[in-house]
Amino acid sequence: MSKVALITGVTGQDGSYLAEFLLEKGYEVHGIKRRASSFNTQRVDHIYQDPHNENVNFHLHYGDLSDTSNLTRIIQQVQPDEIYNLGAQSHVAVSFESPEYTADVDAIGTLRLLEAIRFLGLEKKTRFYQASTSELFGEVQETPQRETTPFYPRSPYAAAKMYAYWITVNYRESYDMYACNGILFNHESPRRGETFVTRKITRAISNIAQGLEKCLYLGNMDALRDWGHAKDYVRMQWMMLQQDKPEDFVIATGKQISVREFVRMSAQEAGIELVFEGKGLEEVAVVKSVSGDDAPFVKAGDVIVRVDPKYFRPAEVETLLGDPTKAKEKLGWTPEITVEEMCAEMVQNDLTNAKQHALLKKHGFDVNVALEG
Ligand code: NDP
Ligand code: GDR
Repeated sequence: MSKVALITGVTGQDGSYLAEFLLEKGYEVHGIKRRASSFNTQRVDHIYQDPHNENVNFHLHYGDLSDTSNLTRIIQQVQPDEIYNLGAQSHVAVSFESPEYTADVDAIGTLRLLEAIRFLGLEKKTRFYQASTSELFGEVQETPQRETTPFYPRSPYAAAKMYAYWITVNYRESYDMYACNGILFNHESPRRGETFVTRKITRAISNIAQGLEKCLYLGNMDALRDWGHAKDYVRMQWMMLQQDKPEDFVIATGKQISVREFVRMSAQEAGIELVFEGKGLEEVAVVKSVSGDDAPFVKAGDVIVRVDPKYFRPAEVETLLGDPTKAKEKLGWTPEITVEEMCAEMVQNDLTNAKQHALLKKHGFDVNVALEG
């Protein structure tokens, strides 16, 4: 009998990689998708299986983390061996705009799932993974951050995720459930949402290279992050549910770079050498030279990156650096993809998209490239 997994947030970056990973392992995979007015399953369309066929092992259910009866019914129907709670309003800046919604989905949504497991009497059957985050460390109290580092959340998102973290621990301790937290540091990929900073950068650099956009506007370029690849991190999510005892783990690479450095690396991958000039709000990135043929629309002297204070946050997390020693020692997990390799993969993916758009435009077709970050 194959194991059954239920993934909330299956249409997101991590959900899509995790679904692929579990299907390859022979799982029957169920995912919860939200109802939207247009298609929102692009990241999982390639693994979609026609439900009219036989032996279908990937199923999508309409649902929402704000809807208790819906979640309970899906869990009752699916009887999962493992639940991966990846669904969330996951954008830190947006959480300042929609703090109450973020708390409902990210904090109480987690409680709803844990309560459903208990209500349905599945405490001994269903293992639970909670997508916790390095944002819990916020204003860092220790460097590098590990499992024992005190939390200091700096956004409505982080505060909601802190509730989710502790309620997961509490259900483990109170009801003897197999429930655990992966405290994951930033992880990216070509499937990363377009408004997170790495993807915003790789996409804009590619569009600028192909003449579809003029300038990239960013907020705090001094921010330091420990960036890994989502593929490496979903493997770890699964590993955490295969242990004898449920435990919480920090997942990180142990290296950090700045947003500015990520801009420089991305531009370089497209053949554009940048120099940064000016300070604070006046800082710009100027093109020093162009090589190769990926950036025919860019020339030396062009200013292609500027600062827009609109992207500053009311409270910022300046630096995050994780210590993944526990995951290495207890689970034998190490990340396989470096930030340089990941950045190159993301730029190449976005350059391919930009070249297709540019070609269409050249032949007179209307091309709208969404630019709002
Ligand atoms: P994404 O933003 O790419 O995906 C979030 C998913 O949650 C999407 O499928 C989204 O649906 C779904 N979702 C949003 N709101 C609801 C809701 N009300 N009910 C049900 N589903 C909802 O995030 P990632 O894949 O990057 O991250 C996965 C999880 O890991 C998130 O919980 C995030 O907070 C956490 N995390 C992420 C890190 C990262 O660096 N990527 C690091 C640490 C933690 P839709 O597609 O319809 O929008
Ligand atoms: P983060 O990711 O807030 O760390 O949360 P994001 O990529 O949004 O920001 C990283 C850093 O870059 C700075 N920054 C900008 N960010 C965005 N989005 N847009 C900009 O224009 C910009 N300019 C500078 C930010 O201020 C920040 O310091 C991500 C999410 O995936 C969370 O769900 C997850 O929990 C954490 O990572 C770990």
